[in-house]
Amino acid sequence: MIVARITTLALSLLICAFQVDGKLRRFPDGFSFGVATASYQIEGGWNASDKSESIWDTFTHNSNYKILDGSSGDVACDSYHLYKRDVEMVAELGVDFYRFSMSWSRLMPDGYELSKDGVKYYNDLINELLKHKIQPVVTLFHWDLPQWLQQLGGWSNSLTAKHFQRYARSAFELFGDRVKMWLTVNEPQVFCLHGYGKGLKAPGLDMNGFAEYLCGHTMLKAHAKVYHLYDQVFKKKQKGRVGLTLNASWQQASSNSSNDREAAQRVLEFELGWFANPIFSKCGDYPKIMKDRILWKSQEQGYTESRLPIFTKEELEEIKGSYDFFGLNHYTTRMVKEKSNKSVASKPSFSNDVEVDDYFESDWKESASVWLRVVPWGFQKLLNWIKDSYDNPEVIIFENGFSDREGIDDVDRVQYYRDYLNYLLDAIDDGCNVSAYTAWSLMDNFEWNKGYSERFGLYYVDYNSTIKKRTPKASAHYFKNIVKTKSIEKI
Ligand code: PNW
Repeated sequence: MIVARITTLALSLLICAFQVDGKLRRFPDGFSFGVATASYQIEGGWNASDKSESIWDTFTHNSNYKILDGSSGDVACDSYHLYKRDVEMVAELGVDFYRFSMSWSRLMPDGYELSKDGVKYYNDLINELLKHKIQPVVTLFHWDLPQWLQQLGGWSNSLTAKHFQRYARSAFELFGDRVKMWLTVNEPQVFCLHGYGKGLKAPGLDMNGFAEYLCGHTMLKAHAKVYHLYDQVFKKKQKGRVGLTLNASWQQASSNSSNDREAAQRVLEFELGWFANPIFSKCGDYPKIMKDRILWKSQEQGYTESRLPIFTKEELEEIKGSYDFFGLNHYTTRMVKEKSNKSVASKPSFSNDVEVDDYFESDWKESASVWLRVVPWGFQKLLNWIKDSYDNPEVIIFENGFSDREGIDDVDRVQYYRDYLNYLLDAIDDGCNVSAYTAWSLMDNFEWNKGYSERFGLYYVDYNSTIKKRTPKASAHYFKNIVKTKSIEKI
């Protein structure tokens, strides 16, 4: 059994990691690599010490909401206890940084007082990383909002921005001597649309066409406030950088017709531009197409005002330019065409506001996630779109990865990384200013609505074992080799 395991591993190593058909491509000097996780997806310890509940605790414990396998993040990978093993794995991979997130309700259970144990946990983790010469990259908000704030409306209440600023200030004061890169929020588009619009994720509100826009509005203001707080109070002394990370798929027009091209462009603006335009564009504010369409649709539906909130002049100024880099999470691509039968929707929704038809080509390789197909060339196109739309900012890839239901012989994941990284290098050849790359994820973890049924890890996690045993997959060996040689075989 053991011998068989070792043989297959050796074999996959041979096939995957060292299959060099002649040409190697090097990453630019100074290019860095990392791996990522998020608090709710790995930590467990959901009620350890004085931690308060987050919206994900509430959501997974309430049977009205659906997690595919009925699971929760109560224990997850138990990183609350096993963080030293996590750091050991990050060190084994040889990467430059580890991106993890802090649980707001662990650090500040009631939003005002700090938790002694919460502070200790993140201090221990950061110090352990630094001991291994790994840079900590901290996401302040990766979806696990304290439940007490949700009871006050959560991100649909603009006061949440103030609470977020207080939480961020504490984090900068406590850890900023050692943490030099901060992300305010992770993927506001997915969080707001799924959590406040469609009701698929915590907090489970289905107020489509309204609440996702309120959520996004507050998040943009909160992000900017925290950016300026750091810039004005901490930056000079701590010398770190602050940004956020946005999700985007590439949207490929299904034909060259102007209707289809406009439809694809519209999705890009609603998915990425919604958050990127206010921060990264010269003029600031939401994309014009979003403002025009949502106003027009709202009026058609009998509302006197747009369902998309409006920023004040001061807010626009505060948000514009509030970044030190452009964080991007990218996984996949969709085909887009102009909607065939349009109608006035009496019930507002985000998808009716965008109003396109989309689909996958049938020959695009599947993953375990319905939304994720393997389309590596889309990565290059998206990076070029960002270069052209936002004046070639420094882009940092904070997530990219593949899901399966396999064990340690994850050949499809190896292929995914090989192909996506090749197209990333093509984008760099095109002049895109990409400085770092992060694989999602260090290890298998709680994949939100899908529970533990979809695996994204470089390390396999045996959830049945008491020590949540972690084992490197073929992709871990493969990634380690890329990081070590700073190069990859040409496809
Ligand atoms: C991201 N989509 O979520 C999150 O930041 C991670 O926490 C998550 O585990 C990872 O990607 C994999 O899902 C996404 O529908 C969820 O396009 C959905 C989509 C994209 C990203």
